[in-house]
Amino acid sequence: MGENPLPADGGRRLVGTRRLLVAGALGVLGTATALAASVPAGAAAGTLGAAAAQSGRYYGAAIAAGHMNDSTYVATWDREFNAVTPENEMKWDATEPSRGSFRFTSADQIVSHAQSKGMKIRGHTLVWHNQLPSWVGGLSASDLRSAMTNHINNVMGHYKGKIYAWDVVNEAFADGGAVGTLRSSVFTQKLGNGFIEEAFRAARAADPNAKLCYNDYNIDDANANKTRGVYNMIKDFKARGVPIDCVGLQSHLSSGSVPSNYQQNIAQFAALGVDVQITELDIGGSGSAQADAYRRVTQACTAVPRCTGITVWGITDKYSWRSGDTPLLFDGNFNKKQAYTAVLDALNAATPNTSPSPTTSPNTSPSPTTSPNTSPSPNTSPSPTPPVGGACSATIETTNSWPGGFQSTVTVRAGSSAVNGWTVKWTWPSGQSISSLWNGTQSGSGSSVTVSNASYNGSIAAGSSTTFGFTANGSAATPTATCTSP
Ligand code: 9MR
Repeated sequence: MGENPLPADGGRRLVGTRRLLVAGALGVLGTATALAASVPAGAAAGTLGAAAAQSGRYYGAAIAAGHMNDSTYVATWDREFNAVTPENEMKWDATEPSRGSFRFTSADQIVSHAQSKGMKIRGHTLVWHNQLPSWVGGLSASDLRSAMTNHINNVMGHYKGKIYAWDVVNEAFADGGAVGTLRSSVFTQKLGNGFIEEAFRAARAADPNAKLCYNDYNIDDANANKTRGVYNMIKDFKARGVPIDCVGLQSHLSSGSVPSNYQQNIAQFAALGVDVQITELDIGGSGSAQADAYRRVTQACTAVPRCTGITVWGITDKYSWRSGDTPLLFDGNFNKKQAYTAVLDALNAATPNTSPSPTTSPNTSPSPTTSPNTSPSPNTSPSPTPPVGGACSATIETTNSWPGGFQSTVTVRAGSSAVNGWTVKWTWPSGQSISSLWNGTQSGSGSSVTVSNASYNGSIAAGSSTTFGFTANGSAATPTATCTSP
């Protein structure tokens, strides 16, 4: 991992060449056709999104639902960007403020706007020690494990099919210490370091078509301890078939702090077989120093085929989380800054990405026996629907399976009267055993399973339903389940 700085003027030469070609085409009408033929189709696009799209990439911005009543903000977003990351709206405190009760109103506002404009959507973020509602801190280890899986299932489930990439785990590595040191958090303290792997496995099962990213800051320098820790983790995940598709380099930088080996860093992650996305870019500074830094970051991404897109952490300096550093591409009045032009030129100068990564998430490494299968849901049918009219009924459905294991969702439905407390029972046909259960309380052991409601989902209105879920060892099975209510 030795240094391999960008050639000092490598990118500028490219941009300069393109400018000459375009100027020539405009200035000498007689030869315009011949010259235009040497400029790739769509070159010199006028917006960031269109310019990035020429090389098969996206250019996104973090958007806050709270600013969507600012028409200039939305107009700039719509005009310039073809991707979005909700800045705070998909975080745990926003989506599950109390246990088992999910709210998506603000995030939905951003998602539906983005969808109406055909933008890519990055999901941010599922498991993070910050912006975590206080109830999570008080859980026992087994409750936290269930709550984490349940959170992933519900949030990813709500947006299933709509998200290009999810930041599954955010900022899990420590800033100091030996290579590979994780930050101490409720997750490491109660679940151990394996929580990252558990989260990624759950995420793959919840939305098999979303790319799954690990996202962090201060992993921009190829040789930093923190970078090496993340690199080693991804290498290990790939070797063992733990599902992971991308790494997010947040890249909160300042003009003087873009590492000289930034491009090499992107390339070394890509070489592990994951996409690289620059996920939260902002660069403090102003004028030409800031523009140069933005140019270098842009060129570093476009030089690596598996660097699939860039997201800036906001549109205007006015609303930036570090507003005092004026780190974005538009000033407080939405005027384009010098940095904007540098980025646009660098995107326009990119050579078409001849080996873009596929839009879905193939598992490029051999699939070990323990890894969840990314292929479509198995063709096991749900257990027969019991007669309606009793106090409650339960139906087991297989939602994912892999060699040696499977995941199921159990729907518990109230009959013609409301139910206050429920117990579901079934018998495994061939030695299956539950390994993890959420939204319910298991009792008993062996082939007879009994699951009762959790403290928060015992009441079901007449004709309504709730669900619980589990992962299990053995081959997928959907035995008939009975439901009783006291
Ligand atoms: O930009 C976000 C800001 O509005 C929030 O107050 C802050 C709270 O933690 O989170 C900011 O976004 C962070 C992102 O989610 C993760 N990486 C660091 C970002 C900047 O703090």
